[in-house]
Order: sequence, then C-alpha cells, then structure tokens
Amino acid sequence: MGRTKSDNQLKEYAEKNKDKTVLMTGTGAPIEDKLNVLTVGERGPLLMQDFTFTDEMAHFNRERIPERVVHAKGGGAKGYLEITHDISNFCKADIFSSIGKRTPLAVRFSTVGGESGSADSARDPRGFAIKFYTEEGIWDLVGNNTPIFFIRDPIFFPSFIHTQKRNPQTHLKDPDMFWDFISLRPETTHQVSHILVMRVNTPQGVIHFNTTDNWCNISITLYQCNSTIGRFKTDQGIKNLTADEADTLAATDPDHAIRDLYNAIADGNNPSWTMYIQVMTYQQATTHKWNPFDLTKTWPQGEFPLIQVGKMVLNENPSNYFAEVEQIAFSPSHMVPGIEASPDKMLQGRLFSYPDTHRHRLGSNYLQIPINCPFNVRGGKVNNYQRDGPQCVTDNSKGAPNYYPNSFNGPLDGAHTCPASRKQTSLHVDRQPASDVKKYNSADDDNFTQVGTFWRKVLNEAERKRLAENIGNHMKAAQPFLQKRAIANFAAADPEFGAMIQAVIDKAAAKILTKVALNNQ
Ligand code: HDD
Repeated sequence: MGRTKSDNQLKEYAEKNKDKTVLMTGTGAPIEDKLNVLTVGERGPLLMQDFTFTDEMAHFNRERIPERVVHAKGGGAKGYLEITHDISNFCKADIFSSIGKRTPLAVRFSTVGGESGSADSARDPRGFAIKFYTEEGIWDLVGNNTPIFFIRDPIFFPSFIHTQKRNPQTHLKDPDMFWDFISLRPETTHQVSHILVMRVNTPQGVIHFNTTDNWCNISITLYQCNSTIGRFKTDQGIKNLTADEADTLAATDPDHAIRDLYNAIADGNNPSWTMYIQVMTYQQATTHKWNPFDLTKTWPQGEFPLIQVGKMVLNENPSNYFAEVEQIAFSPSHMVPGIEASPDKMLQGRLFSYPDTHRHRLGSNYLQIPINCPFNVRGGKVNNYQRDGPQCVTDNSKGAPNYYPNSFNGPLDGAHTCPASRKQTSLHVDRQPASDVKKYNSADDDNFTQVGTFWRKVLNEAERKRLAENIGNHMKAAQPFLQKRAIANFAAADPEFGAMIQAVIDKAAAKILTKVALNNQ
C-alpha cells in the first residue's frame, strides 16, 4: 500500500504553510536559540534563568491528562445531522424542528476495555458518542454499537469494568475475572451473546458499524410523553472481521480503524449514517411485558418500528487530536429542551458519572474548552451565573450580576422565555401503585427469554456455530467451576446453546490432553 492521506499529513501541512513563523516561549517572547541550553561555560551547569528551557520542560512534564477510565482508545470527526423526516409530533427539541435543518456535530468512536494504546480490532463493544451543537445548547447522545448492555443496575459498572481490565497483582489480563462476574450476573447473557457473535463485532472499522444508543431519553410531545431509542445505521454497509483477521490486524496495524476514518474523510469519501428512532408511549410502557427501561432488553422492531429522522455526515477531520478528541467530553446529562432523562437506572447512574469524570480529567470549566462549548447557541454566548474556577478562559460574564434573582438585567430563566410546549414534563415513573424508596433487586428480571429468541430466530446456523465457538474459545482458559456456571446461563436461554459451547470446551480440553500425551511419549 502506498502512502495514504494520513501518512502525508505533515507533507501537506508544509505545502500549505510556507510562510516562516517566529518561534516563541509560552509567553510569546521570540526565542533566539532553541538548540542549546544556557550554561556557565561550555562544560558548565545549567542556569535557572533559561526560561526557554524551563518553560518547555515544565509544560512537557504536564502533557498527559488521565486517560478515560473506559473507552480510552478512540478516534473522532466532525460533521452535521440533517433532518429528512418530520418527527416534531414525537419530539419538540429544536434540532428536529424542520426538514432540512442542519446541526453541526462532533463524534468519537471508541473501544471500551483497552488502554489508549490498545488495538482497534479488539472484540469489544464500540462506543459511538455524538455531540450536537444545537441552537438550544449541547445535546450528547452517548451510545454503543450494540442494542443492549451487560447490566441493568449502575452499581455494578465499576466492578464489571474491573473484570475487563488487568489483574491487580499481575497487571495481566486474567482468565477468570470476566467469566466469574458474567456467570454470577445472568443478566449479562444477552449482551455477551451479541458481542461474541460476529454479526456485531468485531467491526472492520468504525465507518461500517451501526449504533444503538440505549438512549431511553424521553422526548416530549404536545400531548403525551414518549420514550425513544435512537439508532444510527451505517450507509457504508456492515463489515466485520473474523477472529483471525482481527488478531492479525492487532499485530500489524493496531490503529486501523482510526486510520480508515481519517483517510475516508481526507479522501472526500465522507461516511454517513441514517438516524432512526423507536417510540413507545408511556401508556405502552406501563403494559409492556418487559420493563422498557431495562437496557438488557431490546424493543422488538415488529412492535416498535424504526422511524426515520435524518442523515448524519462526517466531513471534517479533527484539526488537532488532543484538542478535539482527547478533550471532548460527552454526557447523557447534556440535554436540551425536548429531551429528558427516562427512569432507566443505568441512564440515571450515567447522568452523574460522566460530568464527574470530566471534572476530574479536564477540570471544572471543561465546558469552556472549544470542542465542548455550545458555540452554536442562539445569541452566540452562554449566559449564566457560574463564575471563576480553575482555567476560566471566557470573559467570565464581565460585569453582569453574579446572583439570581436580581434587579439588574441578568439572564432570566425559562419561566420568562420558554414556550409552554417545551417545558419539563410531569411524569409518573413507576407502574406500581406505591413507589417506595428502597433498593429493588432486579437480578432475575427475565434474563433469558430474549437471548433464546436471539439464538433461535435471529441467528442463522452458521452464526450460531460461530457464536458457540467464540464463547467456548473465550471461556476455555477460565477455571472449570466458572465454565460450568456460565454455560448453565447460556443453556437457560436454549439448551442447544449451552451444549454447543460445552462441546467447544471439551474439544479444546481433548486437544490439550493429546498434546500433553504426545509430549510425554
Ligand atoms: Fe459509559 C464513557 C457509552 C454505561 C460511565 N460511555 C463512555 C463512552 C461511551 C459510553 C460511548 C465514551 C465517550 C467518549 O468517546 O468520550 N456507557 C456507554 C453506554 C452505556 C454506558 C452506551 C450503557 C448503555 N457508562 C455506563 C455506566 C457508567 C458509565 C453505567 C457509570 C455509571 N462511561 C462512563 C464514564 C466514561 C464513559 C466513566 C469514561 C470516560 C468518559 O465517561 O468520558 O463516565
């Protein structure tokens, strides 16, 4: 393969930037000599007064910010969403207000478990987070490429993620941790089945996969509330890698997905996705056979068909990776009028978690960083009563009053400006007659019916075989008692499913025995 656009980035920069620029310190002072430090005599010690050196070295020592605790490896791009279909009867958010409306956006694609240098071809869900710069503020849709999730109570999230990271003593990937947790929490069976069948993962690159945001936000209508799931289908066609292809790529081109995305856009082959929603009224939600806010379950498309919304196009590469990808900060709690949080427990846990991690990684003024700031907001400026804090880089609202209410023309809240149709909805969240405050045990909330349907009706024979092989091969290094417990969960979905995984494990064990016997001869 010859040199691609990404290989030629520096060459193209040099061609476009021929004027000589003056090298400066961080304070803007021109630098006379950046090739030698200041010393006492030719062989003497360095001098503290060499600010050119200390300025550069001190900044270098602080170059790294903490990597994301999950989704650390990723790439991003910019583009727009264009509305092609009218869904304003379902959702009053301004972004959907008219056909043809275009809203600028930024996207970050990621893997979940690996560190920031890990391989793009890992078998893992893919993060697909979108930041819409709407005229009514930032709206983030923070989704994955699978229609469901592993757990349904956010209390498990830190533990679940720990099982995919490194063993705390050996600092190695551990053969037991994952299957121990998975087998102890049967609600993971559905998502594990999706992840380990090639239908969904491992994607060939980011531009070929679909996302489902387990969005479960509520969009408001004039008459009633609807709960929605957002879906983006790739216009490039779905392409996946086999396990062998993924392993080869991990060794030969671990950044292949980031490279593909960059070069597709640089070559003008702008990738696009068609956006849909699924809609369930609250009336339907109260009578649905499953809790519609349990994100280990899908909403059957037969009952809740896809409704087309618009087209998302990515047509601009980030101008700088750190500024626009490493620092981009998504949160499901970044909502706009017309979008509200559903009672999905996982979503509720996430509403707190994301801004919390951003304040840790980027600081309390993370929303002032250019890639995160709502630059498209009407009036061109954020008006509020937040002031000061580390790295405040705006005008800090100059002389405007810093308390509310006030009598001096400070900004006014929605009671004065927002049309009634877009006010916060009043919502009855629980179908039980009495909503007692307590910790509700959701462990056995039908973990297997949909997995059984997935096995029997969604997958074809080849896919079923591949799924059993992938699970068996993934599990074969775990201890036998963990294998037994995990297989019991797959068998509860369908006995054939469990038996086929067991057969893969037995075959692998027999192979090892034969090898040992041959070695002992
Ligand atoms: Fe999460 C990052 C998607 C559950 C806590 N998550 C993160 C990213 C994506 C998702 C795409 C990367 C964003 C980026 O590119 O910067 N997460 C999901 C989905 C979930 C989910 C689709 C289930 C439906 N996440 C989830 C839970 C919690 C978190 C239950 C905690 C209660 N997620 C985080 C986080 C991260 C994150 C720790 C790490 C880095 C970041 O937020 O910015 O706050």
